[in-house]
Amino acid sequence: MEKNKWIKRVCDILLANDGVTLEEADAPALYRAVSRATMAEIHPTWRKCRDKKKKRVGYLSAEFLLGRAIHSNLYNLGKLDKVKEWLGERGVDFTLFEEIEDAALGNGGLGRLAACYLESGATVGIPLDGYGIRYRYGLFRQTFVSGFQKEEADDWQRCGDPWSYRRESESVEVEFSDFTVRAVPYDTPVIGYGGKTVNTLRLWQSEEPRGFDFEAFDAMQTDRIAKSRMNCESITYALYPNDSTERGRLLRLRQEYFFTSATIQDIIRKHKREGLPIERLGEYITLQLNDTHPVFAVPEMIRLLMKEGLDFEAAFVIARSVFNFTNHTILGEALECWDMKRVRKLIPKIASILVRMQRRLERELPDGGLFLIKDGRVHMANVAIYAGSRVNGVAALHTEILKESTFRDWYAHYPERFLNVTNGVTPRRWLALCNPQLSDLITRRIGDGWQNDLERLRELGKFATDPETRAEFFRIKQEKKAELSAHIYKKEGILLPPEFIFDVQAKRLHEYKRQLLNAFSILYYYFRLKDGLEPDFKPTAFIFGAKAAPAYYMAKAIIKFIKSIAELVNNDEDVKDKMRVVFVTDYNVSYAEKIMPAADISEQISMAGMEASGTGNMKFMLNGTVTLGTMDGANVEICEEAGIENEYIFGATVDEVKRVKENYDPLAIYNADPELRRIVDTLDDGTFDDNGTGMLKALKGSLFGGWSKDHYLVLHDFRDYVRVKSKLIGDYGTDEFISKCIRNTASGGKFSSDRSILDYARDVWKI
Ligand code: 26V
Repeated sequence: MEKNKWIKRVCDILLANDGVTLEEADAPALYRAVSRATMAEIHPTWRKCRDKKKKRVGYLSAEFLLGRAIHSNLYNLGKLDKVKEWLGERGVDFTLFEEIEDAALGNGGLGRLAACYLESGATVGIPLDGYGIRYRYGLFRQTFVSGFQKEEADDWQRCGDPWSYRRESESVEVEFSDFTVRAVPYDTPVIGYGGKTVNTLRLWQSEEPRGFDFEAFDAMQTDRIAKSRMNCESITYALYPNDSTERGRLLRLRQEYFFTSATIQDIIRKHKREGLPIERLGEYITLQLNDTHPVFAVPEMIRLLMKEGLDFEAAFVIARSVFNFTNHTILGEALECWDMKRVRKLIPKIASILVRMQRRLERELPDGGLFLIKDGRVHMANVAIYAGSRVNGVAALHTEILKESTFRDWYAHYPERFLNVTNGVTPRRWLALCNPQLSDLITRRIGDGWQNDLERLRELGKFATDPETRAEFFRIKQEKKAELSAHIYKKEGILLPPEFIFDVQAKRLHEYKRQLLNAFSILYYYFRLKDGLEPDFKPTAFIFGAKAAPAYYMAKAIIKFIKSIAELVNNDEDVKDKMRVVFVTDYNVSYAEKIMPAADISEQISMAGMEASGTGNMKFMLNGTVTLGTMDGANVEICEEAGIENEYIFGATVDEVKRVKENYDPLAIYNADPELRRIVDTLDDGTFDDNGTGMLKALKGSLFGGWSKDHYLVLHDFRDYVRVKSKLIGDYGTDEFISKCIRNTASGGKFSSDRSILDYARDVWKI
């Protein structure tokens, strides 16, 4: 009954929208129809959730790295298996939907976290809505040409965007000094596990305000028409592909003001529509600023409240009760500062509010040494700390670093504002959906219900040494590796035998994450194998997934280096039974869903103190992968939860990094270690060809010369890294090793984003 109704609905949509039958429909048409049928179904719940007159949370973020929606939405509605079956009966294979692009409206960790948080908010029943930007093009698609990264536009709407509704009538105008644009909201439902709560992700698209300029058309001023349209639409045209360096681009400033102004206008309008007094705004809304990108929301709210008749002080106090701020990185380059001249020129009203805020700070703390504006630049993090209630870091260690150094002066004055909320990931996407085999084993051992009560995974701990559980766990890991191997063979043309150890580093390419250290270790094993020094080496596949920011020269050099190593190793008959190297193309959320469950080693090797939290580390852990890592970010808490004896930890700690840096001499390390020297020298001794770009030589230079002098201690940590890595490879496959893997899954409960969201709800949002 339900089945026939559902199939009929899909057929009706196919016929109406594409003029085809179920049998004739191609993947995009089916995708649109199945999605729209689901949208129709959740409509009553969505409306009910929207209309509740309770305090709501707004999660303001320039990025939402959503990935594919169809599997997660159907799963959370408890329909995925049924729909697969129903379509199967009609000859439609559900894997067809893997042709559909990811929605990659984000760069990396920060954007993916936002997506996990929305899903968890809906799952735990918190009224949490996302606000962001509907980029026409998301994060670039990556290809390789002779081992060099090339970028292509990401046309994520190619098959349509059936998971959103355009809400034309709720458009608002955003004013810049030179022109005004229209912000049109697109609403996407966020469906929680169990389907009881449906929240909203509202993404703003920039358009020309008043339809078509007939006057200009009449005068045949077509270039004026085109230019005006261009100006407006360019604001949300593309996502900035940087995940660290702020280069003070004007368009970026427009993006930030555009989406925050639209969001705050929207929120105030809604509040007034309910007939509520503006003074009580703080009782109905609380806003989370996802890093500094949405911080213009603060002066914008003050401005709009003053337009409603409040004085500056009253408006400031309300704003302070509404906003909270999360910091996601201590990288200096990423802490946004804007030139006040620019701000004044583009958004003068905001500039004068910022100046008034600075004066208020000076009055409040005349000799506090704190500032919002300094040397003509406004520091967005400071604005957020000053005009907000709560400031948090994203892992315990990271929050300590914020208090002790990054925001030290602010912490001294406002200690009560600072707290930690350790990141988490949604166990629906990152375990249940991507690893149904392991999920099934878990359910057979501890019963159902862990999917939204992840602490229950602890119960799995008692099976860690159970021979049957071990055998099953190992068999499942093999199966996931075989699946990944087939996928990689299809996509990359490289065969990774599933019996090999799968050693994975998947994350944005950045010097601080030290993919270079991993690369050096591969050459270490390669040379030793060639020299007959590793008779017991267990065959290992080294897998990388990463995108480099298009203008990040060193990151691109590291990619070229790893691609060259892959070329060398994979074509060497001497080592082909012992090692393979692959750098996958266009690593994204969907690729991650295949990679995480298939990994034997999770590489989390950032220089201690640099990785705020990491969230990939948690995804690997849930899928029963041991961490090979430094004491950085959430790795510290992973060790606490699983027991350090179940992970493989190496390298300088935060304190040691400080000490080493006092008189660091990378050249001395290089000179004293012939094996390491041979490896490093491949960068300029003709082993590899970088097409005369000088890229690889520059990479070597970054270790010894100029500004950087091995800034991230690659050479310092090298020996300890290969020591621990060799131990890990030696342990692989033993009973004790498999127990460690199982204990990782069993200890992953803390890293559910449900827990993170409940922490925010209790300690930050008071909801
Ligand atoms: C900065 C900028 C600068 C302007 C251009 C666009 C842009 C985009 C992003 C960023 C900052 C990104 C910071 C970030 O992604 N941090 C990561 O956040 C994760 C979630 O909290 C965390 O797990 C990672 O450790 C952290 O690197």
